[in-house]
Amino acid sequence: MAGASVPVQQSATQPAGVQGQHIAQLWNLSLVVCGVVFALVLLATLVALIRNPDRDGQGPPMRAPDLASLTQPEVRTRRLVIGVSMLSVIVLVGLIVADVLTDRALSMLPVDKPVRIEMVGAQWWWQVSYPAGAGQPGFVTANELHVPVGRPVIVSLQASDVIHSFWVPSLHGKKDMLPGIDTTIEFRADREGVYRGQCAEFCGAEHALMAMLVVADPPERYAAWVAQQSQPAARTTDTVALHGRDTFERASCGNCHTVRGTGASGTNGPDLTHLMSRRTIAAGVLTNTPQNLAAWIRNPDAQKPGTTMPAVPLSEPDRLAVVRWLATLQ
Ligand code: HEC
Ligand SMILES: [Cu+2]
Repeated sequence: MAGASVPVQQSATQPAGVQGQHIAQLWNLSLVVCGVVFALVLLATLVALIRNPDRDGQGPPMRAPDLASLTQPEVRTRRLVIGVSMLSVIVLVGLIVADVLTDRALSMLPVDKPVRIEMVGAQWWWQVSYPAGAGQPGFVTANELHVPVGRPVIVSLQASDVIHSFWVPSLHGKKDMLPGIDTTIEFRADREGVYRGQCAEFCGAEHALMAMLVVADPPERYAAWVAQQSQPAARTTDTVALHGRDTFERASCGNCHTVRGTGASGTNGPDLTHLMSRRTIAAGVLTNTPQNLAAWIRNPDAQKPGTTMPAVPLSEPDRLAVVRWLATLQ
């Protein structure tokens, strides 16, 4: 598979898109400002300790208490306290302004000629739909989004069960996915690469194993991917694989999974039409190899405890035939 060896990136401090960049800038600013304030507070504490008259621990030097300070205003101290308080307010207001400006910059992404994608978060995987448009039939895939570099992307977000959250740190901040309520997130990838995302709202046992990939490709490679995903499943003449396909349709697999061009049209699980074009299975838990597919189908719960895919009883040869067929779904 082309580009499969590209390293996967997940870093809010090394942004790959214009919005990730705005967020990284805000983070850098906050880090520097808060770092400087922290250093100044430490410095002031140090100065106070050094000027402590009881530095040697022998008790304060015997001196008559300075009662004058009770009646005379401490002008210098008062000025200092007022000055530093005002400085704190100015610094905090400055950070608020930076925050608001960042928020505005995030919402002002130009979205002409966007790529539209619909995502549904489910326990614990992501359904990804590319609606039909511009002479292109729509198609459904899972756990892996492809986007063209330099073009805005509008992703509408939904959840089928509990609240999930879409978060690809290299590209943008987080956006909640809510059952029954549509939200959208808009972003643009400006650098080619593979960016890992992670569900960012606790959603049950396998929340931590609910990852996704965003593959940002040059426009031609993206177009080739779209053309390929729009096709129905590849046909095979391999008799073992054909037996695998029959087994898949006969066993309950097809009740939950769609493979376009076959009798399998379930929607409870990921669309498997082009399964082998994906880098991982089970939302980033396993790399997508025939061995891992066999292990997954034998006992999904052993790979991802709590997963909603059941272990379907199959004889060993039947299961291997199913894997052989799945491996043809390029
Ligand atoms: C009750 C519904 C159900 C049945 C029956 C079912 N699956 Fe699944 N399957 C799922 C769900 C849900 C997932 C996603 C699980 C996850 O990532 O946590 C899944 C994931 C998969 C994946 C990984 C896909 C990906 O892109 O991550 C494969 C491959 C798969 N199933 C094959 C099969 C086969 C083969 C059978 C029949 C032996 C089968 N499934 C039966 C619901 C089902
Ligand atoms: Cu989740």
